[in-house]
Amino acid sequence: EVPSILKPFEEHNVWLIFTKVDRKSPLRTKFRKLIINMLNVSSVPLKFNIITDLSSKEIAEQEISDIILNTNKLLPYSIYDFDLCAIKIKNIVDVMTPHFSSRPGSYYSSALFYLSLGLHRIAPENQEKAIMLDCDLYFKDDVALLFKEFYHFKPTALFGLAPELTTVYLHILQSFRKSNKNSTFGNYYHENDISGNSVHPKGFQGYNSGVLLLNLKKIRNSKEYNEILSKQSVDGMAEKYKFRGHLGDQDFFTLMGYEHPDLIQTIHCGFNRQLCTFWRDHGYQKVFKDYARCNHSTVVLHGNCNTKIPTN
Ligand code: UPG
Repeated sequence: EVPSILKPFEEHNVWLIFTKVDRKSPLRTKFRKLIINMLNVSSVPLKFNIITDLSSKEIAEQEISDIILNTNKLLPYSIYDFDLCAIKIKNIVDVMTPHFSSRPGSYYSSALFYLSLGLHRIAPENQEKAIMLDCDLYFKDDVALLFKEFYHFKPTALFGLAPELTTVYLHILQSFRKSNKNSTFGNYYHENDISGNSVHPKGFQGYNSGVLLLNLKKIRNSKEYNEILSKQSVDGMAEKYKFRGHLGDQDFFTLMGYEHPDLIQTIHCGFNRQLCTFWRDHGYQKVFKDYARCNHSTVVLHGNCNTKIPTN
């Protein structure tokens, strides 16, 4: 049942990652802008959970106290130490990096891009639901709308993600699609396939993890999810789809969307309207617009691959 308003005193937990930041790094500005933006547009009180490393922690806390001073708003938050979090998810990272990181030791190979997959081990036991966000986002509408999506989850769903709006998975699946001509994986979506269809009969662009809903309680209790995270399962999925990715958690979620669609709720593209056009200019100019099309009203803009977000 979807309540017309969310319970005003329920905790609305938002997770952000803020690591490897120095005074001049662009992530600092993105972080500040996103928090101010969310405080301004949210009709429900938010609790921020920030994963940060030793050197970035001071900058995060400085930004937060500046925001409190300048906005006069309540800003409850908790800090989590990145190194401790990384230890808690080490076995997941070891399984994932050979398939979903560009090069061992490279930017995307670090644990930071897999934290979402083990957030149920990191978050306090009493957190039952949470949203995890990239910092390069801008909310055009109420944050509560995103939390309301939990009430639309099918009973089996553990995670909620919006579609990837580029051809990245069409590209990655090239080899698989050559020998599986009837597969719809990698095809673009047709509008009426978008919400919760568990078999993707018409097309499946993959998922983008910049906006992620987690039903932590269900994830903790899911034996199935734990088995899917095993080396045998992940190696098997990567081999079946001849899948070599570079986007961390979202590559895994995309494979999970192929093999275990019942565990993921597809939320609409307006909740994660990505702006990156890299693939349009790298071989996919003709079809790019079919993938980037989003007919839903925009709740969240995502300036991924350092794309400037138009905020008017
Ligand atoms: N981050 C850090 N420190 C860094 C780099 C990243 O804390 O040095 C955090 C930060 O919260 C950031 C997030 O990680 O917002 C994602 O990194 P970002 O550089 O924004 O990735 P993009 O290349 O813009 O985004 C693509 C996908 C996005 C996905 C991400 C990682 O569009 O949806 O989450 O790659 O898989």
